[in-house]
Amino acid sequence: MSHHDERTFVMVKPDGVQRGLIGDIVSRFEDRGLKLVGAKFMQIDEELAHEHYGEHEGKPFFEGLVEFITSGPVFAMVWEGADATRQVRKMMGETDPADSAPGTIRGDYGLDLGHNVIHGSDHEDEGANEREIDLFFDDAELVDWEMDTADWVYEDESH
Ligand code: DAT
Ligand code: MG
Repeated sequence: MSHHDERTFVMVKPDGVQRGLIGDIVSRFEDRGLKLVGAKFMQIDEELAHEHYGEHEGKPFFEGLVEFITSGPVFAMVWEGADATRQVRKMMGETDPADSAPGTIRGDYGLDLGHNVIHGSDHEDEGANEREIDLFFDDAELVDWEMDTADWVYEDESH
């Protein structure tokens, strides 16, 4: 394993799907040089929503959050690359789109905290990326492949 192998869980939320943003969001991560290793278009049920957002259980916005994330299909993905979890969070912007810089995904596409287009694993929560990948994907759904452009994304050859 090299330091280019970090994986993170990313998901276009129901608002992003409805607004036709899947393609643009995938393009941003491709353009950055990250490698897609898993993806599926799916509907989150109540149980999965509770598990995924378990850390927020009991907070005033929790029920609304579960209702929103189960309200329509999502596009779940696993992206791999150097420092992937933190870099994806930087590309997403802040939790509240209103605080997110233009050029970030939430800063370009959102105006409302409750509809912030995208989820990405929290890089400050140790192991959240692996936990979320395991929650949404079976091992067999993750693809090991050589991305030929990695030689140009990374200077060294240890990928
Ligand atoms: P993030 O999605 O940036 O990791 P989070 O984990 O703190 O943010 O919260 C999960 C989601 O819950 C977030 O994307 C939007 C919603 N949310 C967070 N704080 C909220 C609040 N104070 N009011 C309403 N919704 C909130
Ligand atoms: Mg979070």
